[in-house]
Amino acid sequence: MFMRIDHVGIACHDLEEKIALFERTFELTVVAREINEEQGVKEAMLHIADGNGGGSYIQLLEPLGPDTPVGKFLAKRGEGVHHVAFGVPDVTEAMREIGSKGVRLLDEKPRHGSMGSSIAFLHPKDVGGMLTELVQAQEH
Ligand code: V0V
Ligand code: CO
Repeated sequence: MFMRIDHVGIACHDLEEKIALFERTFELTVVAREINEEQGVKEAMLHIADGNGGGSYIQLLEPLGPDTPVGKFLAKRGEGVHHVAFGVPDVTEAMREIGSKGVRLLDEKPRHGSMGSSIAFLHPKDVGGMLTELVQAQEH
């Protein structure tokens, strides 16, 4: 079902500062940036490698406000790993399959994600405490 790890999402207070840190430390390059109002984030994708059905990335996330998923996470837990996103061939199909195994879906339908992707989240409490995102990359 999973083709690759699409990205690891990292919550931070200051996106520009963390981009500079990751570029300097790991020699990564920002390939996309977006403000996603629906998800309450300003985000940047740093390219790691090309893989099966799409690339893999580090996603740096700064909240648009305190009452957003990443804003609440920062207040409760501080900066660090926020979610792991898996690349799937068909996000609607993956949601159906995983949902049928009793895992709570946080989205009823796929939503807009980074770089034109379609995304959906799974409840962290149902998958060992890891907020999990499903990603269907944009077709090229
Ligand atoms: C909360 N919990 C987490 C967690 N956030 N556990 C692991 N990782 C996280 N990131 C735990 C939390 O400690 C609670 O456990 C429990 O889940 C319920 O959390 P809560 O604080 O009561 O509830 P909320 O209101 O903070 O909601 C948490 C969820 C919410 C996960 C439901 O954040 C959500 O819907 N997230 C999905 C959307 C999202 O995260 N968007 C931002 C990324 P205890 O304390 O009860 O034990 S956007 C993105 O990735 C994009 C655009 C992209 O990739 O393209
Ligand atoms: Co993400």
